[in-house]
Amino acid sequence: MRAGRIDDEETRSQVLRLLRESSHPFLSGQELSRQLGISRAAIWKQIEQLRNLGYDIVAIPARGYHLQAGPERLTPAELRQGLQTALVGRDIHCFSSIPSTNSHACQLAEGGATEGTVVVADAQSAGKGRLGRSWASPPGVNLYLSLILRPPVPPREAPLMTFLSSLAVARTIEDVTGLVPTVKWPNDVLLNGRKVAGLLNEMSAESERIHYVVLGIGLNINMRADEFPADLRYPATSLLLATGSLQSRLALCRRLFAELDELYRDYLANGHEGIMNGWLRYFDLLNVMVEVFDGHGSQRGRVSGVADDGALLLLGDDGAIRRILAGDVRPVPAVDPT
Ligand code: BT5
Repeated sequence: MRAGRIDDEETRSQVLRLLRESSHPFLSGQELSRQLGISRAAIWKQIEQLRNLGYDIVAIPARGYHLQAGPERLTPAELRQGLQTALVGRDIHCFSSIPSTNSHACQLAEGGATEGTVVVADAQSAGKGRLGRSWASPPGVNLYLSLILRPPVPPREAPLMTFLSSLAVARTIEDVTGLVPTVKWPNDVLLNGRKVAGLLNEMSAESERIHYVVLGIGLNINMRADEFPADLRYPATSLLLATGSLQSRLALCRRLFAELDELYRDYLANGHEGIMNGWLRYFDLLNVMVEVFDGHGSQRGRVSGVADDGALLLLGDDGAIRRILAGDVRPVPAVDPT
């Protein structure tokens, strides 16, 4: 199954390469099929997939195919098409390459940028993970974006914003692919146990007031296996690897804006419950025995829930509930009684 998907992907890039390199404006289906050794129907299937991705390919009977433009470009004008958000994407800044969308969004926020401003990049040269780690950000395949929010709440409520962004990503993935992802506490979104999105939130605040939060989202969309760094901390995946199909980055980005917008407005109007209940639907460790590693040591317990402020609640053997504020949570493998 996996090999079939990868073959499909390779065929698609071969079709694209031949269309790009053709010395004639049109390349016939017959010629493509001869050069790639596959049927004309299979060529047609790949052309359709490329079109779905926003490649503008003209097909004229008896002449063949001509590539007008591509790949789909993440531009403010494209992203605004059909976007029906009240807040998210009010102001959109797009870059073909930038060190980090989060760093740029923080600078914009310092300069007074309005809430709902987003920074989107096709590639990042210094994409940031947490704790000084880095985020692989190759061009043309994924989504790297940062959203500036200014919630009128005290800084202790800021962790909720992480749940908001992972829920928005999980919903977007489910809407677009039909696959149901899981959310990892306190952030990350996984598909089949592999990391498909990473989240990095940064905040500027004083004791009772948040100046701004920047929600950074990296979502692996059309990334191929050979584009991942070799030394990953956890297994990783992309929507392409999980589904076998290329996805439109523009459509996904618009969907993500809409989910973020809806969740944030609901939070401002009705409080944190919508976010937490929504997030728990994608959380698969409730009532599961886990081990939490916090850099110093580890502790075990059964997950009994997540507190309003985002702390993980762990029920220990002694019956006491412990609040975990940070750490890496892993399920404890069940012991085979035989
Ligand atoms: C994260 O950090 O998961 C947060 C990643 C946030 C990235 C977005 S992109 C837009 C915005 N602008 C930025 O500069 N950043 C945000 P962490 O949990 O520390 O995970 C980092 C680790 O994930 C790395 O050390 C690698 O092992 C692994 N990794 C790196 N790139 C990856 C990728 N594209 N997909 C999956 N795993 C990756």
